[in-house]
Amino acid sequence: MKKTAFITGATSGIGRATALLLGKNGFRIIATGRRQERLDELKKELSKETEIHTLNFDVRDQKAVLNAIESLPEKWATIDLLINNAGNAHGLASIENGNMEDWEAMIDINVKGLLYVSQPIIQKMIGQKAGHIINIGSVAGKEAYPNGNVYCASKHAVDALNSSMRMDLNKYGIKVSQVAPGLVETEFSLVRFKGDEDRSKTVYEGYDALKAEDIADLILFMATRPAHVNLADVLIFPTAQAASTMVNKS
Ligand code: NDP
Ligand code: 8X3
Repeated sequence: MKKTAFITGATSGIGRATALLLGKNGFRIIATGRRQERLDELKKELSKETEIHTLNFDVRDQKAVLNAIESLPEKWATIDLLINNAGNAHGLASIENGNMEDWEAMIDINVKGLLYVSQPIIQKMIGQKAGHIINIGSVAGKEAYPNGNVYCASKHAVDALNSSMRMDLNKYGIKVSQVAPGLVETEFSLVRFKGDEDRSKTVYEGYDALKAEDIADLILFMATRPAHVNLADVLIFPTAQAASTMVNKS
């Protein structure tokens, strides 16, 4: 029987690539996000490969998150794999100039949203006596960088939650893992720079950035290890990157 993966932020970038790859490799997919047309497109594309159910909610809205999870039909009630991927950076500014709305968005989405989604699914996994959670952290959760302040703090929170969740859920046999990517070319910078395409392109110029599909590959590998193996925390960089602020550009 196919395992079911619940993926937040499946409308673009890493989440979408992961939904497609897992869907082609033996998983049924619950795909979530806010952009309905993207969810519809993904459903159309993936339906040829596997069963897919979509849920539209904003991870910041705890009631909406709970309602969406409770709305799952019986045949989607068991969730084997949760991929906590929804998230973004909003802005890149020195702390004295930071925009409060951007700060709230990053804390509400990257940290509180992850918690809102995780708890009801963890309760299901405890009932099932099995489950696997893969949290998408970042190199920004391992080392801070100038102007990254609140985004880095939000990803450091994911890093801490990943470790603590793994300890808390150890007694239930639930695996908890983190993928911490460096630079991946997605809509990430477009969101960070509020739709400024020229500025967002420069982030990925002069070297080969990771692609969303590279992260999806890693997630598939982690999700398909034998029951006794947990890749607990994996930092993944493009070859040109050695640290948050060190990229060998041509
Ligand atoms: P994208 O911008 O391409 O994707 C972000 C996804 O998150 C979208 O599907 C978006 O869906 C969803 N999302 C954002 N805000 C919300 C919200 N409030 N409620 C529900 N869903 C939301 O970026 P990436 O694929 O790059 O990012 C995915 C994850 O990877 C993030 O956690 C990011 O921090 C992390 N990451 C990215 C790196 C990179 O260099 N790209 C490196 C390290 C980590 P929608 O807008 O439809 O709601
Ligand atoms: C995304 C990578 O370096 O832009 O988390 O923070 S970075």
